Amino acid sequence: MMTLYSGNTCPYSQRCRIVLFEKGMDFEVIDVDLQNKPDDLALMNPYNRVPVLVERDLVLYEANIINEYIDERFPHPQLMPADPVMRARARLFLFTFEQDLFSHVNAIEHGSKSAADKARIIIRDNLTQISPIFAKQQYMLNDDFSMLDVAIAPLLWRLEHYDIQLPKQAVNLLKYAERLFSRTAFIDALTPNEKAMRK
Ligand SMILES: N[C@@H](CCC(=O)N[C@@H](CS)C(=O)NCC(=O)O)C(=O)O
Repeated sequence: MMTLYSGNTCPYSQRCRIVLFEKGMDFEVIDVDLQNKPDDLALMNPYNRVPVLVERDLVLYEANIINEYIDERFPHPQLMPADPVMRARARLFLFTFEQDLFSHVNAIEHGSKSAADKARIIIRDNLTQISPIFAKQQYMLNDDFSMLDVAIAPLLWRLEHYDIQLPKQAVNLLKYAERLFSRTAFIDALTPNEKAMRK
C-alpha cells in the first residue's frame, strides 16, 4: 500500500491527495505537522518537505514526480496524455505552472506586505491570461480532466485565502474552477483545514 506524508494546508500535498482519490485505490495519508516536523521526514526527503510518497522501498518527493509515478502505476483513469507529443506539452504546462504561478505563493505566505502584494498581482494576471482557454474547452488540456487540472486546482481553491481577486475577464476560469471543485475526488481529498479556506 502507498503512504503519503502530507501537509493539511499544503497545496502540493493536496495535488497528490487528489490523484490518489481520482484513482480510487487503497492508500494511507499521514498528516505531518510542519511546525514540528518528525525527524524521519529529512531522511525520506533531503529537502525536508512534504509531500513524500512511500511504497515499500520506494521513497519519492516532489508532487509532480509523485503524481506521474502514481499515474503510471495505476493507469485508470489515465491523467497524463498517452500520446508522446501531448505528454511533452503537458509536462511543459506543469513547468509553466510552477514558474508563473506557484513560485509566487511563497511570497504571499511568508513574504513582506509589498512582496506579497506583488505576487498577488502576478498570479492574478497570469490566471487572467489563461482564462479564454475555458471558453472553448472544459479542462486545461482539452475536454478531459488531466494532471494539469490536478496541478492548478489547489491554487484556484486558495484564491480567497490568498486574497487574490480576479477581474471580470476571468469569469470562464472561475467557472472552470467550480467544475474542478465539484469532482468527488477533489472533495474527498480536502482536509478540514482546506475546507475552511473557502466560505
Ligand atoms: N516543490 C515541492 C514543494 C513542496 C513544499 O514546498 N512543501 C512545503 C509545504 S506546502 C513544506 O513542506 N515546507 C516545509 C519547509 O519548507 O520547512 C513539491 O512540489 O512537492
